[in-house]
Amino acid sequence: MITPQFFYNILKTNNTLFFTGVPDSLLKNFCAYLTDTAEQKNHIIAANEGNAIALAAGHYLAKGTIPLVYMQNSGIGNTVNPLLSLADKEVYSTPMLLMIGWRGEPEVHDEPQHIKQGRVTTALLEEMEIPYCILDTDESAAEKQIETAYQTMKDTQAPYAIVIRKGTFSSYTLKNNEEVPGTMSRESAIETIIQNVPAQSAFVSTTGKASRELYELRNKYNQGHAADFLTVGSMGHASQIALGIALEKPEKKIFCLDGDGAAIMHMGAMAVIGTQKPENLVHIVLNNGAHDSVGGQPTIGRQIDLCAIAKACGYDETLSVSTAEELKKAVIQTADTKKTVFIEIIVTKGAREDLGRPAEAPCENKAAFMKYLGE
Ligand SMILES: Cc1ncc(C[n+]2csc(CCOP(=O)(O)OP(=O)(O)O)c2C)c(N)n1
Repeated sequence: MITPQFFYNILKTNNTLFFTGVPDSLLKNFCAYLTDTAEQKNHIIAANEGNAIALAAGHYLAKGTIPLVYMQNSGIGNTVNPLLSLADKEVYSTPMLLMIGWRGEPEVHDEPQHIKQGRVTTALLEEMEIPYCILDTDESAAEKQIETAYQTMKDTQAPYAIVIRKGTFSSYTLKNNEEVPGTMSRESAIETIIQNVPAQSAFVSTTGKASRELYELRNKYNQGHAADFLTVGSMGHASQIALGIALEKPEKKIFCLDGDGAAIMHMGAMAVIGTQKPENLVHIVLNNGAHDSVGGQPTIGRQIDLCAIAKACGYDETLSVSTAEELKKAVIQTADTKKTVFIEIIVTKGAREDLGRPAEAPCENKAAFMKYLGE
C-alpha cells in the first residue's frame, strides 16, 4: 500500500501544488490527506469533473505548473470534451496529471453501474490517446511510474493519467472534519417524505446512499419498489429524468430526491425545470453539505442559497426545511398544488453502517417502474 503522504510528497517535489476534482470512495484517504495538508486555496472540489479539467487548465495558464485532477472513473464522461479540446496536444496542449479511481475493475466485485465503466476505463484513455499507468502498490515502483508520468507530460505537454485500484492507499483519517449543522438524518427525511406523499406518486432518487435508503425504507414499510427509479449512476441527472417523466405524466406527482453535490454537479438542470414549469414536479435537495456517499468530503451546498437559485430559475414555490414537522407539512401541501416546487432539506452527514443495497438489477427496477408509470 502507498501512504497518501508519500504520493503527495512526490507530487510536491514535481511542483504540483494545485489540486482539484470530484471525490471518489477509492481516493478518499488521499483526498482527506489533501484536505488536511494543501493550502485551502490550492485544493478546490469542483462541481463536476469537466469543470475540474477547466479549472486545472486555468491554473496551468496562469502559473505554468502541472496541476492534479482527481476523479472516479464514472466522471471520465464529464471530462471527455475538455480533455479532447482544452487539454489535448492538438488543440491547446495543456499538461495535467489525472488521478482516476478505478471502480468496477474487471474481476473485482462492484455494483452494477460500475461494471461496464470499469471494463472500458483503460480503453477510454487509450481511445483518447492519453498515456496512463496503473499505480503499483509498492512505493518504490510507484515512484518510478510517477517520474515517468512527469517526464511524459514534459515531453508531450499533454495530460497523463494514473489509474488507482481499490486498496492502493493506506488509510488516513481526516483531521479537519468540519461539522455540518443539522438535526434530521437523510434517511429520516426520506422516511417522512414517503409517508406523506399523495398515493400514486413516483420517485426518482439520486446516486449514492439516498437511493439505498429509499430502497430500505420501502422494504421496512412493505411498499414494494415499483414507484422508485433509483438512479444508481448518472450523478447529477436525476432531476432531468424526473422532468422527462413529469412532462409525460401530468396526472402523477413526480418527486426527485436529489443530493446537494449532485444538484450542483449539473445545476443547469434547474434552469430547464424552472422554465418548463411542470405542475407536478417536486424537486427535493437533501442538503448535507457533503459528498456523503463517497466519504463525506465537503460540497459548497451550505454556502449557497439553493432556494434563491431555484426561485431565480423559475420554480413557482421554494422552501427550506430542517425539522420533520416542517418537512411533513411541506410534503402534504404539494398534494394540492399545481406548481413546480423546490424543497431544500437541511440534513446531517452520515448514514447507517448496515445500509443495504438494492437486490434487483437496474433493468428489473426500470421494467417495474415503467409498468407502474403506465398504470
Ligand atoms: C460523474 C460522477 N462523479 C462522481 C461520482 C462518485 N459519487 C457517487 S455519489 C457521490 C456523492 C454525491 O453527493 P451528494 O449528491 O451530495 O449526495 P450524498 O452522498 O451527500 O447523499 C459521488 C461524488 C459519480 N458516481 N459520478
